[in-house]
Formats: sequence, structure tokens, C-alpha cells
Amino acid sequence: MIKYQYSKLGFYGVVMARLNILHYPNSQLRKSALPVETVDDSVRTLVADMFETMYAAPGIGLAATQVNVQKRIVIMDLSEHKNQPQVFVNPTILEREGEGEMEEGCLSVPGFSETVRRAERVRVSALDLNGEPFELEAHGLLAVCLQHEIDHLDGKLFVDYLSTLKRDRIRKKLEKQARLEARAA
Ligand code: GNR
Ligand code: NI
Repeated sequence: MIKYQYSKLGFYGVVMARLNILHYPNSQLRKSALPVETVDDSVRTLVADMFETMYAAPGIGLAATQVNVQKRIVIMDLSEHKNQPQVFVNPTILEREGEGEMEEGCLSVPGFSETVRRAERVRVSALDLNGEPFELEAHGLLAVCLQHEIDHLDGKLFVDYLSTLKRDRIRKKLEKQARLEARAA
């Protein structure tokens, strides 16, 4: 179904742009994204560019916040062959159940991964790329990824679940990295 959306949109043959991914501690990552009012071509173009960006990174999920767009849009592809794109516009967690831990990484926190505790199962509502509402029950990696991405839309990062000590260490290393990159540019 999603593959259909993907090809129906004509993502193939369209010029897609690779977007810049913001890195922690960039303050833009702390903004709360606004709901999408209409799923129109501008949203579909953004989604296509987000896929280009996510696949190139490479990553398994991406929130619009990470590419400096304050809209409630999340994309994901958890498949081995990167052929199962999933899109969630205005995603909302309706229910959470249980608890689980998983090692998480983030394209906005490059080079670091830490264990994070989240709900084991979630029920999520969202709109698809035609603006049609759908609901989905998720567990495992999909549940983790949905919570991780929806956190991004609320200005939250996985480092927020870590101790201050760990978070500050990561922040200082990435600040230094950003300084070096700014000097090289
Ligand atoms: O690519 C990603 N991998 C990942 C692994 C474990 C838990 C969450 C993720 S999401 C991450 C991409 C990303 O930063 N999405 O916001
Ligand atoms: Ni992330």
C-alpha cells in the first residue's frame, strides 16, 4: 500500500533533494512542530526529499524537525532492502503498553548510541500521503522508532533520557565536532 503511494507520487524520476540534518545541540531541534493542515504537494515533495535524505544517511527513520522543518511529519523504512517506506503525517500516540529497552542511535546525534527505556507497544493514529487517517499497532523496533520520531516533533531527543553526565559528554563532543567543521568550511 505504501509502495503504491510511493510510486503513485512519481518519486521515481523526480529530482529529489538531500536535506541538511541538524545535529544536537542545535536549538532548532528543541522546537515543537506544528500539525499539517492539508496534505498537499508541498508536503509530498518534502516527504520525497526526506526519504532521499534518510536513505543516504543512512537511517531507518527521520522527523521533519531534523531537517529544520517545523511540521508534524515522520518517515520510516525498517525493511532490510529499503523498499518499505512508511509515512506518518500528524502522528499521535493513542495508547502505550508495557516497557522495554533498546539501544538507540539518532542521525542528529551522530556517533553515539545508548540504551533507552520506552513503552513496549503503542497504538498510533496518523494521516497518509493522501490525507487519509489510519491507525496502527506497533511493537518492537517500529514502536521504538515511532516514539523516537514523535519525540523529535515535540523537541525531544534520546539524549534527554540519559544522565546529565552522559548527555553533557555527548554535547561537548558534538560541539567540538561542529567547531572543527565550521573551521574547515
Ligand atoms: O537511524 C536510526 N536508527 C535508530 C535506531 C534505534 C532507535 C531509533 C533509531 S532512529 C534513527 C534515525 C533517526 O535519528 N530518526 O530520528
Ligand atoms: Ni533521531
